[in-house]
Amino acid sequence: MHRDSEQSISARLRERLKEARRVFVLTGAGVSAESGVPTFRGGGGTAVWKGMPFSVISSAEMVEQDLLEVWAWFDYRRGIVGRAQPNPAHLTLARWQDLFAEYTLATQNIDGLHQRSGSRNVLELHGSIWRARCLRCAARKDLRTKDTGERPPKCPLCGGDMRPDVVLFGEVLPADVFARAEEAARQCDICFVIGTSAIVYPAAMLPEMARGAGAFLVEINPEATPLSAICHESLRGRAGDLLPLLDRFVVQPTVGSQSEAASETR
Ligand code: BJW
Ligand code: ZN
Repeated sequence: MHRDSEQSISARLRERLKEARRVFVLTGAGVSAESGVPTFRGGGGTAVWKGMPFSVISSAEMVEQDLLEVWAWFDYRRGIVGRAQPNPAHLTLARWQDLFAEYTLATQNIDGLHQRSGSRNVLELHGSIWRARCLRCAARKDLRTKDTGERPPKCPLCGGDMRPDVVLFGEVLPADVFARAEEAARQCDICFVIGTSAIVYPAAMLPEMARGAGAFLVEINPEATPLSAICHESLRGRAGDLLPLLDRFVVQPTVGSQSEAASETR
């Protein structure tokens, strides 16, 4: 199986991977799909909570109208995410952080699975399902360690109501996080866009920026997206299958030269 699937990676992409020094990766819900976390879109469907499309329940308006229902939706999803394990896609992306001179992983996912697989300095563009934020003073609380179960949770500093610390429709992304992602996108040699429908802005601008600045753009997704038209390579398949395959073409300078030297002396 390996020889055949390796042939599905073009010579041009192998070469780019071998030479890449600065790599930027943007991930979306599809990267966690093989861990059992449902995507929002794709396959013709869309996520729904009690009859409401997620664009309604995951919106700034709903936080104002019905904060308890918003917590019920995120508590339900935290249950799913809490039971999920990182898959080979997360693990490969974590491994890559030590193989390229510069490596930036930006994710639209709020599930924390990149960090659980060992990725450091993950740029969480849309926040985290594992944090609450005070509506009054913006203080944060870690829900892994400090959740009392009270809904809405109360702020430890001012006693105000807290909300999930995620970026909902109509809300602005954390400016510092987006700025770091934008800088990495504009400077990379290769940009990977993995498991995202690439329709939510401003995250979807990042691969466009990378492409505009001269990067080689690679998409990994079983389905075509609006970005497919500007990608140099669109790999149609599951991230958990394709990333370990690509990993074979990533050069490991130190380990590689050591094992070559060892095999020469044998
Ligand atoms: C696999 C796979 C496998 C399956 N392997 N792949 C310009 C025009 C029109 C509208 C706008 C615009 N600019 C901004 C907007 C508004 C809006 C927006 O972009 N809307 C679009 C829908 C058009 N953007 C915003 O509101 C953003 N804020 C903003 O712009 O602020 C400035 C502003 C403020 C006020 C007024 C105007 C401007 C904020 C966006 C925040 C998005 N938040 C969400 C919800 C987070 C909370 C929650 O989780 O509930 O984030 S929306 C949802 O979509 C979530 C995701 O992070 C995001 C992206 O989804 P993603 O990751 O791409 O997942 P899917 O499900 O869409 O796709 C999965 C893909 O995986 C599919 O392609 C599958 O094929 C694939 N797949 N299995 C690999 N095994
Ligand atoms: Zn507070």
